[in-house]
This record gives sequence, structure tokens and C-alpha cells, in this order.
Amino acid sequence: MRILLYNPDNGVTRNFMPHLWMFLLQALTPPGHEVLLVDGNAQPMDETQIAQFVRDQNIGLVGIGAMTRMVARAYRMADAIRATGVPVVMGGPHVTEEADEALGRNGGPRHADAVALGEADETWPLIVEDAVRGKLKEIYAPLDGTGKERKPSLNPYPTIPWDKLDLNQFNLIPKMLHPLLKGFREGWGTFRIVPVESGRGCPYGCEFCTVTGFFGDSIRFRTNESVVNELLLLKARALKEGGQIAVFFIDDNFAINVKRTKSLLRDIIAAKAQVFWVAQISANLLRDEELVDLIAASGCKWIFIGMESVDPVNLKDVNKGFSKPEEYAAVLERLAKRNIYAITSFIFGMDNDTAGVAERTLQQVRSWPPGLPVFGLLTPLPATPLYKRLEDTGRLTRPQHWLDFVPFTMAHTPLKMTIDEAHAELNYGWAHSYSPEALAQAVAALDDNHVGDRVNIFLARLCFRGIYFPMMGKSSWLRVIIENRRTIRRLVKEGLARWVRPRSPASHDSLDLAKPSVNDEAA
Ligand code: B12
Ligand code: SF4
Repeated sequence: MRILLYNPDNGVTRNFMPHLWMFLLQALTPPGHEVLLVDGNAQPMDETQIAQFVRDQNIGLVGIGAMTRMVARAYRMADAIRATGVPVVMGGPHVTEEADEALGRNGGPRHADAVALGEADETWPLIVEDAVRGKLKEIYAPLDGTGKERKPSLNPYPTIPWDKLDLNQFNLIPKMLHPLLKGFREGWGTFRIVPVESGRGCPYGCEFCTVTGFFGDSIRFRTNESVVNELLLLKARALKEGGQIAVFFIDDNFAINVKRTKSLLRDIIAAKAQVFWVAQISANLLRDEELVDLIAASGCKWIFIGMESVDPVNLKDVNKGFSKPEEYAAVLERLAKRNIYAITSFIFGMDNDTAGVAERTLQQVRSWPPGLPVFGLLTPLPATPLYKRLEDTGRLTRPQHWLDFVPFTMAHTPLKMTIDEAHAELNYGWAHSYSPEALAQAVAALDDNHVGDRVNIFLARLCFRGIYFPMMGKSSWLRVIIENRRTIRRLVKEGLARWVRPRSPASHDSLDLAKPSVNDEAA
């Protein structure tokens, strides 16, 4: 049977990274089937096109995964596919909580023939077998012999054949530049960010988050060996095709068990498996100097920190009191000293937020080493404690906000400001962090660094701008380039000056991403 795994587009920007679930289920598909992957963010399709694709490719089963924010789009695509007579299975965090909605059991239309609840590592092979026999059940749940939910162990972990997969749709280098950049340094003909997980689960249970409920509060880890082997495979592929690969460790908190993280990083360094990597780590775990040394030595360039708010009252309200705003500056300095910068994520519309929260947040951000601030609104995702609290107190204004999804729009009333004020704060945060002046300031803040670091922060800010300001066409990119022409001119001049100047043996080049300049003996 030919199976299509489809991830709907988010409609705002191209994804910088594909979704892991597709590769994982592809690797877990029983032998004898062919699995095609389509990520709508890389290969945009509308309902007619996907139906045509399913017919042309003789697809016998379609699997669709979606977060809450894309589920309405996922349902529309599922409807179009089901109209061709091909069954659709849906999975992922949203339909796990809203299975009745997907199956049309709550009075609404039906969108899926079957739903995979929770982690589907063990149920996916059964789903495929049932589909082959034409006997799909409506619900697949990972249960043990006593009917209790069973979380799959990540040991053993399936081998994703990164060396053989067709990853053309996920190359971030524009096509016309491939031949030119292929021979540049170690080769930049391709640049891909690849998701890798080293563990699942999070014990913290923040009120707005689905992770503790979905993956559980105890953590399951892959073996160090299995993670190291995956990195080596990715590194070998990049080398072979004259390109670069960076890894996003998608663990919710990559350093949740500091001892284990240190041991993994030591093994990565010992095996020379370093690639340029990014991970999510909460600020409280970045106090440990030895850990941060190892993080730097193993190739990390960016860390995503869910700061959420600079107001401790807000953090306490959402059960994230373990994160201490007074520590943020020291943590970021500690990282910056090792040439690692942070993606700092903030939520506006929290219960203690009042008008002016964006500027108050930015005052703090401006006093830190430059990074990539990102902003969102407090969103009641289904089945979270936050959803329940707001529902119980009658504060939900759009209880099924996902069926009428509007990006960056509140679905409840904040306590100390209006919905419109919360939207204005969000807009202020983005506009003042990604204006040409803000980009120039971020670059200037790294004047004492290597020019590569300045290029790095500038390009990263340009890309992150696309999270909020739609950057779909060539004209939107052109406009941004014109607006930032002064900074670009400056960086090109500095880069050229460095290019013609002979390099001193001691100089390091921070653009060597796939081969980070790290000290193997470090830590
Ligand atoms: C990596 C990641 C991202 C990446 C992008 C996604 C990517 N390209 O991988 C980035 C950083 C960009 C991101 C952004 C956002 N994210 Co995010 N992200 C994650 C994260 C940390 C890992 C995802 C992952 O790969 N998990 C590991 C895989 C194996 O798990 P999985 O995807 O759930 O798949 C398993 C099952 O769900 C199931 N399954 C999944 N799909 C399917 C499909 C079929 C057919 C079947 C049978 C089974 C199945 O099988 C898989 C194996 O067991 C998760 C948290 C988490 N731990 O999952 C949050 C998470 C998915 N993100 C979340 C959110 C809210 C967001 C944002 C909206 C945040 C924001 N406010 O801006 C944005 C939206 C981005 C967008 N493009 O629209 C929520 C989604 C909750 C929900 N109900 O929708 C999560 C769960 C975290 C949370 N805080 O609750 N995110
Ligand atoms: S927000 Fe992060 S730390 Fe909090 S429960 Fe979710 S994954 Fe864990």
C-alpha cells in the first residue's frame, strides 16, 4: 500500500524545520509499504490539489498530524481526501484531546476515519495492518494488558534512515544558490534543520502546556549511543552532499536531568558527533557552569528559553514559579560568554499583565545580550489546566477557538486589560524587536565579536521576523532587505574586508556550523 503522511501548513511562513512525527511513523511502518511525506509548509497544496495528489499517487491511506492551531486546516484537507474514498487517520496533540470532534461524534461533521490517541509509536503498525485489511477501528489507544495508557519506551529507538531519505523539500538554501554555495568552505549547497529527540516527558506541569498531560511527568530517554549514532548519520549525509545540517533537539527540556545531559554531551564530543544544535532548556537549569561548558563544546549555538514573563506573579499564576526572572540576565550572560545566544519566548495576556507590559519586557530584553525574542498570547489549549480554569470561571470568549483559527488572537479575556490591549502589546513587542533599528542594534551589540556572529544574529532575526509578519512571497523578502539595507551593507563590507585579510592561525570562524570549532577536551 502507498501511504501519505501529511502535515498541514501554518499559513504564515515556511517552516524552518520538518516535523519529527512524519519521519518516526515512516520508520515504524511495517515493511512492504511505501510512505510518502508531504509537509504543507514546504509543498503548499489546497484541497483540490491534495485530492488530486492522492488519486495520482494511488494512495491507499493518509495520516494527518496537527497542532491545535492548524487543526481546522487539517480537517478541510481530510474532508477533501475522504471525498476521494481514501481513509484518513489523524493523530497528534489536538485530536488526542478532541477525538469526538475529529470523528464527528459531537454533533459536528466527521473528518477522520480513525484517530490515534497519544503517542502512536506502538499503534501505528496496527493501524497500517487494519487499513490494509479494510478494517480500520475508530480509535487506537496505546494501552497495556490492564487497559491503562502505556507510554512507549524510547529504548530501542527506531533508526530514521537520514542518509537515504529524500529531504529536498526541507532545504533552506534557495535553489538558485545551490551550485554557487556547494563548493564554499565545507559546502553550503544545502542547509537543513533536522528534529531529533533524546527524551520525552516533562514533570513541571505548567498550566498552559499540554506536554505533561500528553507525554507524562516522568521522562523517558533514548540511550546516548542511539542519539550519537543519529548525529553521526546526519553529519555524514551533510558531508556527502556538500551541505550543512543543524539539529533541533525537540525535547521539552533538554537538560531536565542534568547528569544525563552531561553524559550525553560528553559522548557526543568523544564520538566527534558534534553538529550545530539548538535545544529548549529552562533558565533554572542553566545555572550549572559545567553543563554550559559542555553545551558549548558539543556544538550548541542557540537555546530556546520559555521565559514567558518578567513578572514573578504571572509565573506563579501559571505554575511556572521555578523560573526566576531575576536570574535571566546572568543566564544569558553565561551563554553569551560562550558564544551561545537565546531565543527568549514571552507570553502576553497573562493574569497580572497590564497595559505597557511589552515595553516593560523590552526594557529588560534590551539590557541582555542580543538574542531572538518571540512573543505569543496566553492560549487555552484543550485539556490543559488553564483551559479548565478559564472555562470554570466563564472567561473563555471563543471556547472552540481552533475551529475559527485566527493567528495571534485571544480566546479569553485577560484579567487586568482588554483583549484589544493584549493584541496591541503583542504587536508592540514584535514591531519593536524586529524593526530595522532593532536589527541594527542587535548587530551593533556584537561589535566586539567575530563578523560571523553578527551575520548569524542578523540572519536569524530576519528569519524569526517571519513568525509574526507573513513572509511568503519574494516581494515581502525584497521589502525587508531594502528596509535593512544599511545593516546589510555594513555586514557585507566587514565580511569582504575579512575575506581579503589573511587569517591569523588563532582566529576562529563561527560560521563553521557543521564542524563547530570546539575543544574536544572541554569540560
Ligand atoms: C518542535 C516543536 C515546535 C517547533 C515546530 C514544529 C516542528 N517543525 O517540529 C516550533 C519550535 C517551531 C514550534 C512552534 C510552536 N509550537 Co510547538 N512544539 C514542538 C515540540 C517541542 C516537539 C514536537 C515533536 O516533534 N514532538 C515529538 C513527536 C514524536 O511527538 P508528536 O509530534 O506529538 O507525535 C507523536 C504523537 O502525537 C503521534 N502523532 C503525531 N502526529 C500524528 C499523525 C498521525 C497520522 C498519527 C497516527 C500519529 C501522530 O505520534 C507521534 C509519535 O508518538 C512540542 C512538544 C512535544 N514534546 O511534542 C511542541 C508543541 C507541539 N508546540 C505547541 C505549540 C502551542 C506551538 C506554538 C503554537 C507555540 C507558539 N505559541 O507560538 C508554535 C506554532 C508553530 C507553527 N508552525 O504553527 C504545543 C501544541 C499543543 C497543541 N494542542 O496544539 C506543543 C505540544 C507544546 C505545548 N506547549 O503544549 N513547536
Ligand atoms: S512549558 Fe515547558 S517546562 Fe512547562 S510543562 Fe511545558 S514543557 Fe514542561
